[in-house]
Amino acid sequence: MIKKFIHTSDWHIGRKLRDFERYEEFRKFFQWLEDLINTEEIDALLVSGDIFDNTTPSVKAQEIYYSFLAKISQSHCRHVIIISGNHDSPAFLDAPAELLNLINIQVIGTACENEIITLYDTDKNPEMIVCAVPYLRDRDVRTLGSGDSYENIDRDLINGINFHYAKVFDEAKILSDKNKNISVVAMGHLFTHGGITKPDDGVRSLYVGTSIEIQSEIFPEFLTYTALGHLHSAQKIKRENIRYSGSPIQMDFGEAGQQKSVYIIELDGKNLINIRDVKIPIFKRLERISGDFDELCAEIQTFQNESVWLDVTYTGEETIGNLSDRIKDFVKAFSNVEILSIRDNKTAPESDEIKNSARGIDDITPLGMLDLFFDEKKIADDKREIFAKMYEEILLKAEIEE
Ligand SMILES: [Mn+2]
Repeated sequence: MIKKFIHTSDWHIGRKLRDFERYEEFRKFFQWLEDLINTEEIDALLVSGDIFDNTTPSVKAQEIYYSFLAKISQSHCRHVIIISGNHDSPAFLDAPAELLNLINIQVIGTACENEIITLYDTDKNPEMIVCAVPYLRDRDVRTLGSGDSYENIDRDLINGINFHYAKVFDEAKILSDKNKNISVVAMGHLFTHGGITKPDDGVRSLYVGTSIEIQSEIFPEFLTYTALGHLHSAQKIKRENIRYSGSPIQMDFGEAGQQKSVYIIELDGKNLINIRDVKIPIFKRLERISGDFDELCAEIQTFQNESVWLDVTYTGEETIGNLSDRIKDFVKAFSNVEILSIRDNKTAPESDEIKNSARGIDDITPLGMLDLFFDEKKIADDKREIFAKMYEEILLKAEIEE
């Protein structure tokens, strides 16, 4: 029987902050997670999507992922179930599925007919039913009609997603009635109504041109627990047992200082005994600081030996021509401090220099890029709206998520 399982999501392996790589943080997180699995004697690990940060993960990102899976397969943990998120390539995740299956790791990258997984114990008795629904893409749930209005696209998407989940849960209920003593757990990667996002938390909208939220009522009462992915802050939705675990590392400066966690869910047969959130250590501190030159220097000095990345905003009255160089010079004496971006509120709150240097191309969404283009060409507001709608429609058809 499964006594304990872990719910985590939104790893975003390979994610950068500005142009800085974060592999070190990912390695430390996976080492920590492996240790947790061993010390807590975890039976199953559920990962609710956004495994990688993009659809073509780097070799390093893949190495981190597969090394972790290899180690877990040798641990106390008997089952790993992974679904894709909106950042993942379903086909990429699915490619090694058969091989991973041999070491009890089940991957559902693409929406399919086999999203209900029964887990078996070493005596081949069923011990848990998992409804592993990956992120549902437009093409999975909606038949594309030409000339659809936006309301229709929204409505059809919502209906399609609801229908998909309802079908899975109907089947799971039948299975559950046949196996009365085992738990049923749902996994999904979606925006559930009531969920909270924060500015700059790295959550990317799911469907281009729409902000679709799904009602939590789609998750029926018979589910022991619902393990969701997509929102980056840990939170529960309406009931105690419907949760987002959030991302394991702070995604951007908007999340600076936010405590990250994974959930350990404790079961007795089919009954939920306890949900614990286990705090993840901060492997790299992110801080936003602002002030005049002296205040900034004083703040920088407070970061003793701790490794920290800074987002700096100068708010002084005096115009400092070589501000960036002066701050960087000052920081040279502190090997633990690195400055990722400097904004000068005095001269240019959003100067081109910042746009180009602080933000890599990866951080700009297709619609953001269109905005930059409009700015450059000085396109009037009413025209922008029309062009933006057309552009969104093209993106939707091409199935490139924002
Ligand atoms: Mn995510």
